[in-house]
Amino acid sequence: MALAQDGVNGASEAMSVGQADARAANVADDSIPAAQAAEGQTVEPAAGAEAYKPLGPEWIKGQPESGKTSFQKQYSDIGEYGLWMHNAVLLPVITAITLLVLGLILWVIARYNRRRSPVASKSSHNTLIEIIWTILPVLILFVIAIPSITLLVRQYESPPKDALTVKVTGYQWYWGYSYPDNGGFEVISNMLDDEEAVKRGLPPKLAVDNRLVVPAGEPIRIQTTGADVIHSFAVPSLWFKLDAVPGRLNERQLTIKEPGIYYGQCSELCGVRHGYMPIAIEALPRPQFDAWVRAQGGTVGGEASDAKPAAADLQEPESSVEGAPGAGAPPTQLDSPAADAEV
Ligand SMILES: [Cu+2]
Repeated sequence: MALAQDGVNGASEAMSVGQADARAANVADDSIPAAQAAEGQTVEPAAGAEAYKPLGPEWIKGQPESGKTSFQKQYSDIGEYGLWMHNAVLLPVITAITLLVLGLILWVIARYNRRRSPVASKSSHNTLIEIIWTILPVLILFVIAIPSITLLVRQYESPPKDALTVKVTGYQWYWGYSYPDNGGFEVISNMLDDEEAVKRGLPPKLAVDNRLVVPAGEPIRIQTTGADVIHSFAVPSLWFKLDAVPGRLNERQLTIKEPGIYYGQCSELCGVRHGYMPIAIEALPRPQFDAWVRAQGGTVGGEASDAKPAAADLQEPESSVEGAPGAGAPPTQLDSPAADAEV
């Protein structure tokens, strides 16, 4: 359906219609009147809900900044540890080794050139030097191994049993976020077109219509899978990257320390619109998260079992359904400005 494609790239009117379709498919929340949805109020989930208000641009915390050369500021414990390892261990070690080798080269050039040292030394062994250049690298590797293995182990720590589960599905070329603990509804997340993003004060190419909303300050179980090809769910400011592979469920713990908006991108080349499936995570305090879940038609806590299935059924992978909202047009039909940029 052309509308859905327009919804990503084209005029905002077309987007509203596409969004309304997507909402109807994803969210069983009749409290959002279709008319309102068509008026451009559709961008954030459940804009009509009273309790939940999407965070504004002032809440953006994790995003790339121009002119920077290092990692983004970290908003998780594991991220802080990884960044510390980079800044306090790897960078000093690599700098010292580079300077030492550079110094040795300069010394040899200056001292042992043909003019100053016409007769070359015939020595072929020096036990002391050989011991030093064996022991020293071993010690360096040992020193690096301690924080490195610690970091590796921490990255694979399983989330606690009661952690909230969010299933992330990579589609060509957008993300789907479903909440099995909250009634199983799925939120479809498409990139906003540049004009719309700028209008809202959000970063173009990163801003999305529906964010991945999670509670802040508690462990979350992120599961990733791919609906069509391999994608990768990556958010630099949270030290998080996990491949989304078809037929396979990957899992990793994520704990975001404070409320805010954190941007990432698909990080596995997945086709022609790979560069246009950004990730926006919105971390909220628990009560606001619960309010958001209810606004989506989902359930909170133990309500799920006896409540009527409030949320819509899990979606088919949209990219496998012809004309589904958000599915995007086949590459040959791309006619948007964004498509031109890709050529
Ligand atoms: Cu992808």
